[in-house]
Parts: sequence; C-alpha cells; structure tokens
Amino acid sequence: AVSAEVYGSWNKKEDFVPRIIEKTPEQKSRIFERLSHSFMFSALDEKEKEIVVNAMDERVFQNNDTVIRQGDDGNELYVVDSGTLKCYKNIHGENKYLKDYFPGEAFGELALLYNAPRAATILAVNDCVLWSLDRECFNHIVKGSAIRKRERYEAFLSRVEILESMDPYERSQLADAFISVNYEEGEHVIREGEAGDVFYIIEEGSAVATKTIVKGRAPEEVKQYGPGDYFGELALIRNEPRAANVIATSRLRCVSLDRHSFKRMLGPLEEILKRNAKLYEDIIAQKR
Ligand code: 1OR
Repeated sequence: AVSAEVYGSWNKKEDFVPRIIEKTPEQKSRIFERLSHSFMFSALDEKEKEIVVNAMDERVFQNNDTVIRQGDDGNELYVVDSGTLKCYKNIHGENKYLKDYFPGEAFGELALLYNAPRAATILAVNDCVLWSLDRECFNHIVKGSAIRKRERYEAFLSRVEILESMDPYERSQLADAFISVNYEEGEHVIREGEAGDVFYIIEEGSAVATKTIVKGRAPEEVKQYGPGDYFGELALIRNEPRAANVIATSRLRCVSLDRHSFKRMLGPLEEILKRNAKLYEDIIAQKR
C-alpha cells in the first residue's frame, strides 16, 4: 500500500492515491529529463514531478498508428520519449497538417484541461515510445496550476502586439513557459556586452535601453519600453553579446523565456523580430 504520510497533502483534498507503475531507474531519469523539456510540467515542484513520473505508463506505436483521433473522448496525455508524430486537424472538411511532435514534447492536454473532445488527430510516423499520464493524476497534480497560469496571462497575451499573428492555441501555450521576473527602479535587466540567453516582455512598469554609441563615452538612451513591449531578442536571434543595457525606470515586472523556449515557441515570429530589429540601426544612425 502507498503510505498516506508521503502523499498526505494530496490525500486530504480527496482520496487520490496516485498510481505507481514500476520503472527502472534509467526509465525514471529519462522521463524526468523529458518532463523538464515540456512546458506543461514546468510549474511542478520535485515532489509533484515524482508523482507524475511514477504514474506514467509506456505506450508503443508504429508508423501510421493513430495515437489520438479528433472527436474522440480523451483520457490521457502523452509525452514523447522517442520517435516523431504528425498532427492534423479537420477544419471545415479539409484535413490540415498542423505540426510535428518530437521527443520531450507533450500533446493531448487540451481534452484534459477543458474536458473537450480531442481537437486534432495525431499519427505516429515511425516507431514511437510515449509516456502517457492518466486523467486522474493530471487533474490532481497538473491541471490546477496550468489553468491558473493560462488564465493569469490570457488578457496580457492578447495585448502584446508582437504575438498578434500567433495562433491562439500556440499563444496560450506560451503561458506555460513564462517565468515571471521583477526588478526595482534603476536595476539592470540586461548589461551591454554580456552573453544573453533570456527574452523579456514587460507586464508592468517601464524601462529604457542605453547603448555605447561612441567608445569611451557613457551609454546613451536609445529606446523606452512600457507594458507589452519586448526586448532581449537580438542576442538570441544573432547569437551575439547583448547589444545594449536595459534598465528599469520604475518597479518592473516582466515575463521571460529562456533561449530554448524562445526558439521553440517564437521561432515563427523570427522574421518579424528581425524586421523590427532593422529599426534599431536607424535610431543609432540618428545618434551619430
Ligand atoms: P487534444 O487532447 O485535443 C489532440 O488532442 C491534440 O492535438 C491537442 O490536445 C493538442 O495537444 C494538439 N489546435 C488544437 N490542438 C492542437 C493544435 C491546434 N496543435 C496541436 N494540438 N492548433 C495548432 C496550431 C499550430 C490550432 C489549429 C486551428
């Protein structure tokens, strides 16, 4: 029997006894690794991750197998351990290809989050090993924090101009990956010349960018930022050191994405970001 002590806090809510499916230590550490790359699970603490890892069950599929069929009821979500899958959606009678899934990514969460039928079809395109998580464990451990995080950022996300062209489904997934960061007035968020791995969008407050225009002289103000504005993208797009300082000019709250999340979630926006970045050169030219 599972000790009530260990899972005390969960037991108190309802009589949730998480299932434990035997795994080798290698399997467990592989799933931990996979979970840490999936935004759905990013808000979980170590103990919660342990419960999820224990509850996961292995599912094996071959080329052309249907893992999820649009319209069906759904009772589990999946994390890809190995292999590749393709996602299609029937939209007004037309079967539209949406995206590929690779190791470390999760899918099938929508049916569980919103008690809805499967919104798309997912097919294996080669030999796939997936880890499945049952609805009961998902409801107890993952759902609450995921829904809260999505709701918390929903209104904000719809007001960020750069994200307007994004598919609403993908935009809502951004919330899972966001990490909230706060700064005091006068504090540096970014220092010119340093290596950079983080992208920021301002939630509340203001900041300025300053840049060394003439070597040996003090950095000059080149840009002002307010809510909904982003910065920190250049170092990630160009793989270069930070091109400017960004300093909080009030108490500042930002959401941040690390390089990995930025590439994965905002990859489709890279052209827009690059186009916008061209405008920086005009600002600097005016200063010279
Ligand atoms: P599910 O439980 O509904 C199908 O089962 C899964 O396909 C779904 O969870 C998601 O994990 C995944 N719209 C809906 N579901 C999607 C989408 C998607 N992409 C992946 N899934 N869109 C794709 C945007 C690129 C919007 C299409 C209009």
